[in-house]
Amino acid sequence: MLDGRGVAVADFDGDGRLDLAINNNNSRPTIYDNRLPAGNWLRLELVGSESNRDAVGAKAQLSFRTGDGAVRTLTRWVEAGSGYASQSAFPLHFGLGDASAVEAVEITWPSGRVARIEGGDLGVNRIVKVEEAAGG
Ligand SMILES: [Ca+2]
Repeated sequence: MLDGRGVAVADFDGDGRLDLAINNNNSRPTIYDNRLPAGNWLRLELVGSESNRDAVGAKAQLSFRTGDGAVRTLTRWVEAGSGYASQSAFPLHFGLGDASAVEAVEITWPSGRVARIEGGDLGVNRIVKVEEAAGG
């Protein structure tokens, strides 16, 4: 019997579906490879300069248009120490469902700088690296 102590979320195999790693006390970790059907997605990898390099504390708001034409906004924060004995991946994952395009992303860096990226530059089902120093 395993004694789980911490959970971390990351896309270990890079297929766009978030997987789980559970740290077990006095035993090997358990990895859960997510094989459920997935919709479209976008992942933001933020790199701070004026702010800390891992961009901990940064907020990203992504908006996209749903199938019925409504605009939906999702918000994610880069967190550190969010779980006991574990650390989830820093990149921010946004599930988009059937949406095939992003309207825009607004990033608020810990330094206070706010950057807006129009969706046409982003695409979907990919990782986008955004550097604070580059004006992102
Ligand atoms: Ca995965």
